[in-house]
Amino acid sequence: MMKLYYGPGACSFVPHVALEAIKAATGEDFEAQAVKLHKGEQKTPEYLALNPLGLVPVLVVDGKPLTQIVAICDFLDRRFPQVGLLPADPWQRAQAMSTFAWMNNTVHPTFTHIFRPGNFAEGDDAQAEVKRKGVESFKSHLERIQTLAEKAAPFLTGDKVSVVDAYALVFLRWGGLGGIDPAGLPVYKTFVERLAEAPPVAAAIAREGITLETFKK
Ligand SMILES: N[C@@H](CCC(=O)N[C@@H](CS)C(=O)NCC(=O)O)C(=O)O
Repeated sequence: MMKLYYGPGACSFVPHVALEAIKAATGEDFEAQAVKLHKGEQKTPEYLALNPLGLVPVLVVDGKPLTQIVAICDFLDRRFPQVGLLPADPWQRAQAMSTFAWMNNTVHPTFTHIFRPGNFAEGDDAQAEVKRKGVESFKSHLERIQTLAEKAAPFLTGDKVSVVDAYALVFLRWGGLGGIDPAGLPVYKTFVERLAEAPPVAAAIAREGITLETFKK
């Protein structure tokens, strides 16, 4: 059985939704192992043996670890093409991958500037500036995702819940944690609320014990 190592509310939510969608469509079950990131469980020798980078997610398949969201989701889509984790048509799939890659290589690291400014600068003032600039950039990325949500039909890459949708949900939650009020992104917010009701998404939310309401005034 495949096994996912995930951190509640972390980016590992994306393959988590994918695995729930696979389970619903094919009956293929998976094991889910929570990793408490705030307790540093991702830096234990056992975990580093799975992923030397000390990050979630890791998907263990036939006893072998696979890391990186894009690689994990590409594998799951190719292994279970009937689920529609990404569009089947080559051009549509490449377009979805283009958005997915941007989310993983640009939007996601921007949030790291907000959440872990100490990775980028020494001293309180410098870190506050890294964070301020990070919030500004992250907000502009969320606005771009909102323009995608305006065209959702009904999901971001078509008629099935895809891994791109799951990432979009993660980012709106993170924005709230970073002080970005989702009320300022009404189309995106409504989209995510609707998405959260889709059975595979609802199942992953329930297992992770997370809520969409992360913004505090
Ligand atoms: N590019 C990596 C990013 C993974 C990543 O940044 N994971 C974060 C959670 S969203 C993590 O494990 N952070 C723990 C830490 O920094 O110690 C991927 O796609 O898997």
